[in-house]
Amino acid sequence: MSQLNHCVGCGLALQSEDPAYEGYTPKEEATLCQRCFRLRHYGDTSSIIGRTVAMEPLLSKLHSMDALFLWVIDLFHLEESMIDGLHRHLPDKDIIVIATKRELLPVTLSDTKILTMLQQRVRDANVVPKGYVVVSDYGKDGADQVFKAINIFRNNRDVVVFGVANAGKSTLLNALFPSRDPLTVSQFPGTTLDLVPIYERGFTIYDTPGIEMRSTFLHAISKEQVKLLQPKHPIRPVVYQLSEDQTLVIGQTAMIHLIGAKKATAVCYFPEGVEVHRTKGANAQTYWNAHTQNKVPYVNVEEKLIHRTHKLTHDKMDILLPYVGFVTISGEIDSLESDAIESCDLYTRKAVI
Ligand SMILES: Nc1nc2c(ncn2[C@@H]2O[C@H](COP(=O)(O)OP(=O)(O)OP(=O)(O)O)[C@@H](O)[C@H]2O)c(=O)[nH]1
Ligand SMILES: [Mg+2]
Repeated sequence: MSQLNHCVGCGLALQSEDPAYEGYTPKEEATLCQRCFRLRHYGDTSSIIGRTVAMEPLLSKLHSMDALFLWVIDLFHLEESMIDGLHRHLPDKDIIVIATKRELLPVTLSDTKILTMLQQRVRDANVVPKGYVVVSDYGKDGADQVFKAINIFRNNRDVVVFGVANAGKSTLLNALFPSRDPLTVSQFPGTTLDLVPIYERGFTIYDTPGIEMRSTFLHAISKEQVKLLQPKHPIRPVVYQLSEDQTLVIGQTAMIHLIGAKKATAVCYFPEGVEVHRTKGANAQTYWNAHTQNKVPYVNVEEKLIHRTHKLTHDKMDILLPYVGFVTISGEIDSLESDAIESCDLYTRKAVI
């Protein structure tokens, strides 16, 4: 692939003919497309279209490459980072799992526990990687470990960085190669739009477009709200003591009902901007119905509410809201129920903290 006529920020083929078409640049000699230029220099997000690539064609392209694969997983969005059928799409490939955004998780959660949680989840996905590296703080912490793993497992092959959209692939590469013209990164999924080859240290390492996300409401909330859902600092847990029938209303996405609570505790791990409102169970629907755009996340399309009754499988459980965060519930309760919009696919797991 020639790097000359592709945008060094996002990988799109550059063209100067049609401003309405992808990869446009008014300057024929430019190395960045107009979208990347504006995003980088003016923070202009108006041309972000939130396009992610379909999983099958990208993975089949990657499958044809003889390379070492770095699978980037966002630790705060562990479940959302999973790729359906990855073990079938990339069988017999050498994969190293690179987990990003470690600093967002509480420091009380030890590195050992994080690694155990990560290994368990990857094993459940039937993927058998060659190794795991946890990086933190935009790749500033852990880059040396990534290079170490590459050196051990590359065997004269190229390296491919892949993963779901927004996992932090381009940010990681910018940290690995700080003197290179940076790849474009943004808070919006779908920033990298084609393969970007980077020739450094005697081998080629490819950035790739983010694989499409699972069902999500991110397309139905404002750009400001998408930004609010991207935590930049460690998540500060917020604790609620609950008794009797109480409900936590999370933005305009979900209501979590703790029924018959006796000395129960709910610890919320959400980015700062997310609105959590505690109310009596009987008042929850009224609060929910009072739509207000101040709620975060606020989904501006009509979606039907899905009611779930969650099995109480562990003394301490997490209830996860994809692309938002999670709530750890402990103490005595009779039952745990929820109502969530269709595109917010709630699920539970054994508590990780
Ligand atoms: N807090 C935190 N945020 C990070 C870290 N790494 C990346 N991010 C943020 O995650 C968002 C997505 O980063 P990108 O590097 O553009 O992600 P990507 O995987 O390349 O995304 P696509 O190109 O859309 O597939 C940006 O807002 C980054 O600032 C990290 O280590 N910590
Ligand atoms: Mg990218």
